Amino acid sequence: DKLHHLLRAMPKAELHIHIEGSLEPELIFALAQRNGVSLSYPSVEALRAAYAFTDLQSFLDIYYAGASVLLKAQDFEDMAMAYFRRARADNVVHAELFFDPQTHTARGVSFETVITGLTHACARAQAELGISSSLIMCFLRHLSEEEAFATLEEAMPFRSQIVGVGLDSSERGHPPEKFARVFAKCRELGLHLVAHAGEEGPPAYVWSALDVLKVERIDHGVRSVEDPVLMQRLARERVPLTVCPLSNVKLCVFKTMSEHNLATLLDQGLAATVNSDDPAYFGGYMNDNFVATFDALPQLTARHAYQLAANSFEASFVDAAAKSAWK
Ligand code: ES4
Ligand code: ZN
Repeated sequence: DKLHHLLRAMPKAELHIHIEGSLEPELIFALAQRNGVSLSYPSVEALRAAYAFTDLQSFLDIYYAGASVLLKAQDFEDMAMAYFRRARADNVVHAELFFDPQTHTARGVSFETVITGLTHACARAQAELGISSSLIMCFLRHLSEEEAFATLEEAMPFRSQIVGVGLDSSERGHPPEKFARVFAKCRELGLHLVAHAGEEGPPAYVWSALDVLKVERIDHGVRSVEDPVLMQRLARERVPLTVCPLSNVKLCVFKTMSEHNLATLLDQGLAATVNSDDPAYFGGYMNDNFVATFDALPQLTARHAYQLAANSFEASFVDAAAKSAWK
């Protein structure tokens, strides 16, 4: 119907996509074959059948295993190009891609290999598909501050290829404060700052992401609704929340989509956006996320759809001059 058409057809920006989470089982098997990597699943179907998650950690274990087929720059380029083609089909015109260098450097794949493949894909996305994009390097929060600093050091020769840094992986037990000094250094370097907070972790982690890390956007942040004072702050400062509805249901943050709080976040004046997170694992890309959310939450209207699209551009790290060219 009309609302579905609007959701699908409207131009949008994606701000929360882990590029390693866009690896479809078919591509995992193809890259495993190309690279001579053996997988612990016999088939595409068996791998896909293992995508039944109970929480964030149960997902992360299988997500890190899937990334083990990525060895060459061409693998990273192929992975990102497959994502960009899907994004184009969903009328995504700008994308900010998270990548997890530590997942790869820990396996002996160099930082240069990772960034070279991804940068090539970003250039091709612009040339072949008309999608602008940038890269956000994430630190794995279950690893140490020292390892994060070492990763930042490895990134320095490629500083101009990175728009910002983020913080992802296991949230509980790894509060933002653990990376206060790393983020202070990144801030001095002029990098944009984001962090996952309030996905499984408490509202206190959203507070410390803002006040200790000084992030500009919160990834997820859905548990902020448990703290009314935090909600007022997020609304007043228009701090963007990159919400990922299908992810939240797959990882049991909400039992069903009809319990999702996206409508509440928008109606309380927060700059919420809709994103796919790890689309190959969570059952859909951008438009699947929009359609599933609007189908489950009848209070969401065309006005909310426009608001979400506008928020995604407002919240992006595109510079002001390029933003005004969009309008
Ligand atoms: C992630 Cl859903 C989610 N949360 C935290 N870290 C992640 N890395 C990839 N997907
Ligand atoms: Zn995420």
